[in-house]
Amino acid sequence: MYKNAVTLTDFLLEDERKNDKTTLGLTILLHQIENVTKIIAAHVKASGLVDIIGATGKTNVFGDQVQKLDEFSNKLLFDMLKSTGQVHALVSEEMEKEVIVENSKGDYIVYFDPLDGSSNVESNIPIGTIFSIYHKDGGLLQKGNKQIAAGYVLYGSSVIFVYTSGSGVNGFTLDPGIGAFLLSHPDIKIPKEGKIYSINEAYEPTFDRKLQNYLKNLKNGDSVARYVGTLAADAHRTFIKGGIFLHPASSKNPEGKLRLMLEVNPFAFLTFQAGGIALGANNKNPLSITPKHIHVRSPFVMGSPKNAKAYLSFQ
Ligand code: AHM
Ligand code: MG
Repeated sequence: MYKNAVTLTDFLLEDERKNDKTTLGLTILLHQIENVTKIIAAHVKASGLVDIIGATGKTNVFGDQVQKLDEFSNKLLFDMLKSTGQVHALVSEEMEKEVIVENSKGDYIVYFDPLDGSSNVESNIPIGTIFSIYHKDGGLLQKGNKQIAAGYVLYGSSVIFVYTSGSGVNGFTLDPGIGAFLLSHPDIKIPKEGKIYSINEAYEPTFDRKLQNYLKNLKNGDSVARYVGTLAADAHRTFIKGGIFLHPASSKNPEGKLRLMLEVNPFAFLTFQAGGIALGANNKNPLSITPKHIHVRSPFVMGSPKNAKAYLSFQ
């Protein structure tokens, strides 16, 4: 039984009152992301029953197969964010170009990955939605340290909404009985160290020697490996249990695979806010990089401070 449940809506309003950077416009946007992700969650849950899983048969401009749920989630986020009147521009992982909302008085640019890890959907493996919000004044290509808010929703064994607006990281679990996200993980702090390492080790032959040595060394200790292949799930586990997640550069993908503005920077912001360490290209802080274009890629390492330092000692 709940004694004193705090809904995401209550929390957003309180955050707006306490924090100078959080405005009514931002609260409206985050509240709308809450609404959209509840709808996506309902569809994900029923996806084995209705004609919504599988590929559309289309390939996006980046060569990825477009899943039906990708298309659905992308359109829903797009239309519902636009309808708030708070948006100046929208950038989606599924779309080659940004969309500037015509005649909008909105102040915000929202970057989103509508369905992260969507190739996992058919196998009933967790997938997510990732978002990152900037003020329009800095233009489209701002450094990650200009993010006003960032977060993700993980459609897993339960549905959790995790976000930061620069004063800590908080997680809210969807109570399906009442249809509300309730504060379940206040002030998330990543453990100082953890046993889990998370990397697609099939790519090991394509990694540089330093990384190969680091991975070899991990096997001499008491490490355990976990890899979902959905960034939102692998990063969420790292926030909760500690350890390290790596999606590094390789000879196959010298720039890395993940998108700086759509995947790496929101998680880097969350990681630092949770007391962890995040590394991008050349093992530098990804938040201090000026992006060359909206879909620029980046290597990514995030995790517990001790694990990240151990990784750096091999560089
Ligand atoms: P997606 O957004 O098209 O689903 O791709 C991104 C996903 C991340 O969620 C995950 O960390 C990564 O790709 C996994 O890549 P790989 O399968 O190459 O290990
Ligand atoms: Mg993704």
